[in-house]
Amino acid sequence: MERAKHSVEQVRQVYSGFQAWGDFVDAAPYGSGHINDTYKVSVRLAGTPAHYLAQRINHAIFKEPDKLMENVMRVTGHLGRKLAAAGDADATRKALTVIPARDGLPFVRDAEGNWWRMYLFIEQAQTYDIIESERQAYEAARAFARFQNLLADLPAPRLHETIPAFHNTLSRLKALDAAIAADACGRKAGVAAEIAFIDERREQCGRLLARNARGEIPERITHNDTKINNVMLDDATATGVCVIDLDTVMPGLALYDFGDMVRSATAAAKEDEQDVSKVGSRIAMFEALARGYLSEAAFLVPAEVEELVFSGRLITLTIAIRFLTDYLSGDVYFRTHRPGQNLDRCRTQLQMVRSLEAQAAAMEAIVRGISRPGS
Ligand code: ADP
Ligand code: GN1
Ligand code: MG
Repeated sequence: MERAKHSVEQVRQVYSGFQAWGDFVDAAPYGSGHINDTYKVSVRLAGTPAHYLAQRINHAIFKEPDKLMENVMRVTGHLGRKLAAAGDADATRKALTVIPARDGLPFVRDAEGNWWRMYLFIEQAQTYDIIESERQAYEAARAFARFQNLLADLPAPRLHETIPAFHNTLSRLKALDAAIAADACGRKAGVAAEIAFIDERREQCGRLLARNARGEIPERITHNDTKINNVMLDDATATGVCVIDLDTVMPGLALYDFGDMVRSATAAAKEDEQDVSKVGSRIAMFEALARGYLSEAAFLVPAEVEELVFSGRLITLTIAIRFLTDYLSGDVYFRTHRPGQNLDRCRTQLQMVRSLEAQAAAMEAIVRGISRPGS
């Protein structure tokens, strides 16, 4: 879907609904996320420039934004309390801070019925669409593992499932089959090769679901969108500062989080690269990810470690299935900026699957060679 545009005036209006310090100066679209509408808000705070991050929650995708924000409040509150208890001097950079609305709620509704939230803007850190160094990969993976670790003792009740069956590859296949059958935009004939590639891998798609159902792989609180541009890395040190994009934090499998890091952080090219010859998984980045993740994820059981390499292929195939489904359905889910972009995204993901398959044995050897904390 094309980016929904909001004028500076509209964002100014939204800003005035929050209990935020500072005189509004400007608002500009920000980031490269596919789902929400994100704006960097510039203000003057007693004469000093300061920023906030305002977001319109995509309520076509997240059907119950109030429940989503309830999750976000619980998660950010838990992380913030732990950082404060540890006396961390940088706590407001390490966990997102939700700015309350004037009525005390964690969101503002606008005249069109949109839902907006606002965070403190995290400074001196940034996100990367393509990881540039092994150190970045190592630190990003450590940050996501630490995030899982810190949330392991989140008090009951269970978090809301903001998108049910989000990483259920079998449900994603069913949705693809329905989109192929409907062929709503007459695009099916052009994607026979992609459909055939996915068909050859159908029997792998239930593997983690089956191991979870058998009790071998536990449910945990996971992030579920560990795309590499959802973690902010410090400008000076490259350490992982803050895990962001908390819309899908909910019960899930740790392996899906690791798998999506492999998909996004080992990629040598952009997710929508049109020249597929540039696309592939970089094994040095894989090694850095695995080392970083395992250095913090002491909670993993052996069955999870066994599936780390497979999880990268599975999640990449799953995202390919989702991009293809969206292309066939007329680009209704992921934001697109040009025709054919979701098909290009699907093709890069399938090329990544090929590359991950070709390097699977070497990746397995890397995981076996990493000693884990406590072992
Ligand atoms: P989406 O769900 O659309 O991906 P994100 O929550 O990931 O939206 O935000 C989009 C981008 O905005 C991120 O990739 C990041 O670069 C930036 N961003 C998000 N939250 C903050 C924040 N609190 N401080 C600074 N930058 C942020
Ligand atoms: C979306 O929100 P963003 O851009 O970080 C999507 C992920 C996909 C990713 C593919 C809620 O992530 O599941 O893996 O695009 N988020 C949602 O780039 O569907
Ligand atoms: Mg994001």
